[in-house]
Amino acid sequence: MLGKVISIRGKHIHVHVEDRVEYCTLKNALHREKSDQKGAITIGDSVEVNDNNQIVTIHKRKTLLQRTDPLNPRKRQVIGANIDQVYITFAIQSPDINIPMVDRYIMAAQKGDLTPILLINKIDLGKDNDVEELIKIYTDIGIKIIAVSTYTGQGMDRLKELLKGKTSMFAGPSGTGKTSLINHITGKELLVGELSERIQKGRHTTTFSSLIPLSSDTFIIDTPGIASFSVFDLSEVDISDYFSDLCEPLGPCKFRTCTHTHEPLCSVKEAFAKNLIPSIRFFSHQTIINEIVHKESLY
Ligand SMILES: Nc1nc2c(ncn2[C@@H]2O[C@H](COP(=O)(O)OP(=O)(O)OP(=O)(O)O)[C@@H](O)[C@H]2O)c(=O)[nH]1
Ligand SMILES: [Mg+2]
Ligand SMILES: [Zn+2]
Repeated sequence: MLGKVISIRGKHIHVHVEDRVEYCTLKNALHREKSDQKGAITIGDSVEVNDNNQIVTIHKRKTLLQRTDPLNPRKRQVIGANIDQVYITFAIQSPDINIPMVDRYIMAAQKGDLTPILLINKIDLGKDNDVEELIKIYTDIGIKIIAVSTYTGQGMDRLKELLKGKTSMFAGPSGTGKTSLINHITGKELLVGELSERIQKGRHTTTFSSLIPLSSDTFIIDTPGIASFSVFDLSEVDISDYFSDLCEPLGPCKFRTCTHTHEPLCSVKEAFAKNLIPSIRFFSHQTIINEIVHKESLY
């Protein structure tokens, strides 16, 4: 039987098969296929299940979101498979937005063939100028961005439209409102019970990812908040491609391999000094380059 993995907790894998949820385990042989990857199976995986509720095959993934394993920088950690779009969920404040983390998420999504969509929640908290600035900056570089509030409902109709017919993951730091958004969209019913057990530690916190079917062709995935996100196998070329807008105002730098940090005759630094580059883009690039140089991509 063909199924779709909707949550994983230790050895217990919940698989959506036809119209029901089955509790499955992974066939032993599949455990050995781990290689440099933490966990051989992930949420969203399309799998074959036998009559003993064993997963015997994991089908080839159309897309794959992964990051560096925070506990071992040589390993990758898969976050989800076959996801069309990832909503990189931040709040305009409480907690403050972390732009280098936004950019790392976008690069990881693009590397894994998912569409990144930047979602700014809590716009009811004001800061209209900051929201406008972010919309302009990310729209200019071709990244879809949507500003919403689960409290006032602003932007939610557009979000619901964007979700239709897709498998979407909501990811980002803790407390940005991922679960609140999903509750708003689903009208809460789908989040209660076994699909979303949460621990109450003063406030609700999601502790494992779960895939929620909204209709036969629309799925959303809630994920636990994460403190750090480092792109697995990030190269300097990946970075210069994603930040190619920095070279637009004044053309290429004197040195072809310029990292726009310490080199002389750098047209990016000159453009920044002349206010031709948004400081958000410039500083995020500097931060990400420094992390690569010092191999400490720890947030
Ligand atoms: N002001 C404001 N607060 C919001 C909004 N959406 C959610 N919150 C609040 O933000 C807090 C965190 O919401 P959650 O939905 O639990 O956040 P989360 O991203 O799922 O957090 P984790 O599960 O820990 O990753 C809660 O106190 C919500 O009430 C919003 O639009 N505006
Ligand atoms: Mg949550
Ligand atoms: Zn330069």
